[in-house]
Amino acid sequence: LAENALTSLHDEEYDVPLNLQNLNHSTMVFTKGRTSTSLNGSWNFCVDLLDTGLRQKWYEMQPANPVDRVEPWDYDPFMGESIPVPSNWAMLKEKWYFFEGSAWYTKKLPPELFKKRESDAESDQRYILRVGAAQYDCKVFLNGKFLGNHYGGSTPFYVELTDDLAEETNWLMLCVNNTRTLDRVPMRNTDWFNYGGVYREVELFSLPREFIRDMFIRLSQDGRAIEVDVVVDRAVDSAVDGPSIHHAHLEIPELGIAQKINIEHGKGTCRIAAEPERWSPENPRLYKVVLTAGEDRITDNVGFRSIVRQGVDILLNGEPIWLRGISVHEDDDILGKVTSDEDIRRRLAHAKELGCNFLRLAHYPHHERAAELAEEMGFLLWQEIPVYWAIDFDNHNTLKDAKNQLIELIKRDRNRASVIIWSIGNENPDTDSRLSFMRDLAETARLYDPTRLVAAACLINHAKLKIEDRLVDHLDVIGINEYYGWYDENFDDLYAIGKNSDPDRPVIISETGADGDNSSQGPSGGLFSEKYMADVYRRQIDTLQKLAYIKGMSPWILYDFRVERRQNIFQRGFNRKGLIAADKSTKKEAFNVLASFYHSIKD
Ligand code: GCB
Repeated sequence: LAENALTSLHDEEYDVPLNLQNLNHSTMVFTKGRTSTSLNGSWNFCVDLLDTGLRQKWYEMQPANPVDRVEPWDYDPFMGESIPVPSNWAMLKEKWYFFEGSAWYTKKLPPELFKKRESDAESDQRYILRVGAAQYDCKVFLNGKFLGNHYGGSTPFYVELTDDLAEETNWLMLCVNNTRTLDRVPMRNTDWFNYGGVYREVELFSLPREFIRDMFIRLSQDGRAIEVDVVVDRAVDSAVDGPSIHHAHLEIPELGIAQKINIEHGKGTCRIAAEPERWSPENPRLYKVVLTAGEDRITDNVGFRSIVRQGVDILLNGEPIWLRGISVHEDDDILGKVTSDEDIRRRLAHAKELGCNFLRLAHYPHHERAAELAEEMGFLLWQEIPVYWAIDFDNHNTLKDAKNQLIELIKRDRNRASVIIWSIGNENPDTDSRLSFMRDLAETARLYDPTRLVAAACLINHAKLKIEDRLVDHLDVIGINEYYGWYDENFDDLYAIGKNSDPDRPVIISETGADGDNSSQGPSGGLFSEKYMADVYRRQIDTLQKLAYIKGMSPWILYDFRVERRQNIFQRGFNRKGLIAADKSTKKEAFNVLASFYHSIKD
């Protein structure tokens, strides 16, 4: 066999450890606001249901003219079909609509990069690849070498390429697998579409030898200071023992802050007395923050505000607040989970029209631009991880995966004033193993971010007709999803639950609603009619607004969204509980019902 020939390996000879999760939160790099080389655009693509590529080591193939080859290849990573990145393959060709399995992406890195590397000034640069999100498991290969594996379909991951870059041609390959398995988060059954693929931006960052790895900045708990944590990274082969950077500089010009921060063993922390104007939905005031360390410099626009729970109240900047919210999925009729500023701005404009000050970003981490634009436009956010319905709560690796997704979300967005709640789960059965799993997640959220509230969508005891869930003791805010008037037809039960429950902390109705098919195929009355749906909203609002411990609601949901499991004649592959149809423009009657309630309580 030729040196680079393919070998047909048996399954047990895989040399790619499938359970490796080495691209986790510990490899994250602060990239917000930095310039990058985009790797979006056309990538060679091939689906691989049988995981042939791992056995035949497609990642080791070298580009060669087909006529010069001595071996038959089952797939040619360098020619053939291509797809755009970001995208979800289900949205591109009918033959890929329900495909679940592995798919290979191949791209040649832009050669300009290496021309730069030849010059002296750039030779000391480090190259970090960032993949915004790939559903669900992504293995990264550069020039035939396996560089790492990331689990979790909605958070970014980072791989350093520096030491494996060739001088001329560099081939990057990603093997992305979206198979629903029992040990993943979420597990096998969800009420949203399993969109596979690399569906957020892929970028390459060129950073100095020692760079700023992380910055966490916030208003102190006592409200009298700004606190900042800094982490600096150095090249592993550096001759110095530890980073040579011993201090960083923080500047917030509009507050007159220019502060030196001591860095020891790569870390620094600092408290600076300050009186920033408070960020709020009415006054989304942001301050430009600049951090420099050695040759590196990062900037961010940050809002300063406080959010605490006091009894059954949620206090924003010390004042009780009622959350006029709406739930939203990251879903598009044409693009799947691919989103854009335009898409997010339209969503926020619809929320404003409803009179909202709050959105629940369900059921997984959305694109980071959602939190950034919400911060700019003055919305509060609930963000969550997909610990959804049944999860393998006894599995240690599943907990590791869920925890990692939570930490990646927190580290990505914890400088965003818009985010006030981290939610750790949705409607999970109240078992001992779930309790210890979720307690661990709640502690993790507080460890990585002591400044926000922790919530979950909890349970109602339907026999006793009251809110009852052992998880509540570990949360700041109780989310309740209830569908009286829809799945639960006896509306009187909702009055009973309201009366029988006496929570000692705030409750948010994190979901309620009904399906309404407003197309020409929709019914004119009864279940699935727009009219029935609007009526459910009226009755829900009437009942819920009388309960003093309810501090907000985020009905289900802003837009109709695609899902495999909804196939009746009115659903036709969509959950139709949207206040607006899947075209993101046609409003249903219930939109106006909710809007008039929110506008009436707004002032
Ligand atoms: C729920 C789930 C949500 C579903 C919704 C529904 O309780 O949390 O993901 O889409 O109900 O429409 O049934």
